[in-house]
Amino acid sequence: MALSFVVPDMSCGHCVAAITKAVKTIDPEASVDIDLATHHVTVNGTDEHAKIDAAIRDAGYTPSAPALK
Ligand SMILES: [Cu+2]
Repeated sequence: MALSFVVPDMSCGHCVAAITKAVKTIDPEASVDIDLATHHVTVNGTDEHAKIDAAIRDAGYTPSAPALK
């Protein structure tokens, strides 16, 4: 299953690293694919959508995509 987030306030490599780390904190097995140009964050290998959404917010970013499964 792939979870998809859009994070408009993700703007540089630091953001990518911070969000990747936040996701890995929730599920170390998850793979994180981030497209900085389109602000898309795709997470494979986990179904912890709500927890990952919260972790991204805790890292200081604002996912705008609805909770799609
Ligand atoms: Cu940044």
